[in-house]
Amino acid sequence: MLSSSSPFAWQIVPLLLVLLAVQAAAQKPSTNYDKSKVPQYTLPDPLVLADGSKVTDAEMWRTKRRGEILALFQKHVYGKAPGRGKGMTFKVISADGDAKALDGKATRRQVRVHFSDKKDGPAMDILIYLPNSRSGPAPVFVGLNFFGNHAIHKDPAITLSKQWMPNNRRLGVVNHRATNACRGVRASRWPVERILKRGYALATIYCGDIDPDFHDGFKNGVHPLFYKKGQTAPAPGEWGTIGAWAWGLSRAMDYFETDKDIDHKRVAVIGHSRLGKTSLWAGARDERFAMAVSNDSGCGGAALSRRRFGETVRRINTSFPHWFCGNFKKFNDREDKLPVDQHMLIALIAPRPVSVASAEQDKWADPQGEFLSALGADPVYRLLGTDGLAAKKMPAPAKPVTSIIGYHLRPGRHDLTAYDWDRHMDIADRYMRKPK
Ligand code: GTR
Repeated sequence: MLSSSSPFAWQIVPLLLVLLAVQAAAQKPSTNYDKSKVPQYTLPDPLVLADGSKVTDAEMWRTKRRGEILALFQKHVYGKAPGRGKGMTFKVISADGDAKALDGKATRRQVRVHFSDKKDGPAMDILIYLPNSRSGPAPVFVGLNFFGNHAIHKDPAITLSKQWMPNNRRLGVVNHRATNACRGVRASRWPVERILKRGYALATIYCGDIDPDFHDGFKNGVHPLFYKKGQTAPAPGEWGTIGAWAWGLSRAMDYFETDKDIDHKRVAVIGHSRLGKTSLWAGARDERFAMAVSNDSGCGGAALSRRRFGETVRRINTSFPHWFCGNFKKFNDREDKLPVDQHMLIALIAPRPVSVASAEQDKWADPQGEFLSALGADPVYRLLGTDGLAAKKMPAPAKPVTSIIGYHLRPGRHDLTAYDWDRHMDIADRYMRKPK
């Protein structure tokens, strides 16, 4: 008989572990990158009310259907967020040369937003560059960044973030804190001078100021500010991290409304990847944003969930359990049961301009699914009297579609480049007008 003390039994243990691991890997659904394996699916119709009646005019969309869809996204995907909260303050932090920043081309403004009256509570820093060539209040692109405001430009006057951030030696983050080596490391994603030249201001905020991007059970970040007595985590239908990030962007909008140098009726909210999921949700829930930009936002952003191509709902909820609300996990491997799909997120932005970008090699984010989502929002844009998406088929790489739903497929990989910015600004130039 084999007893646990026999040497043979101990030799067999590693072998069994290997066999178990192999079996587990075989059971784990692999990522699908084969378009012939995309399942058959039917998208929910954005223009049919929950009671089955057809939305026939703009008025019905506005008064009935839009609210229904928003509530569904809140309940099942991103969670419900609170309002602005009590005691929020804005404080401009001055630095030398603010009026003549970037060789005199810009005015730099750094604004600390305290989310509550607790001065040691969560706060965010908005970094703003205004074009000095402006003749009146400037339209603005606002977006969250991944590694701190100091990472977007080498400008030494940008406050170095003291917040937690993901370790990254290559980008100068050591022991979860930025070092001076981190200054300007993400400049390629933020072509500030190029943006200013086209007449736009740029505003950016480190996403981790609002909620650090790791799952700590929602103890850090802004969530605890809003807990009811005895509450220790958001309920299944309440905001996760993406919900909090989008909420933070609305707080930046609260500030813009007070700054006379900013045209707050022309604010475009932009984001790349996880922050692109965020910019779409921010634009959908807060109609003060005049435009929304999704750059390579993929699953839970612009890509249709039902296609299960590249990253899936199960995969994203497993790797990033804090991003979406608790209820979203009910749809792991059950995308067909979702009462919404992501084309309806884009539809919530209608009739405001939206610019959706994919990168050709970014299969994980499902470029085709991002395009189909833009196309799926087209009937809503048309019902509201706009030109919708001027394409029926996925355009070739570097053949941008410049309609009020803008779409482009950039050759290359997952990134936010000057080319992407140019396309997004083309849509803004053409469509981001003051609402009548
Ligand atoms: C990946 C994630 C994507 C995307 C990306 C990013 O790990 O799976 O959904 O959000 O990160 O934000 O860069």
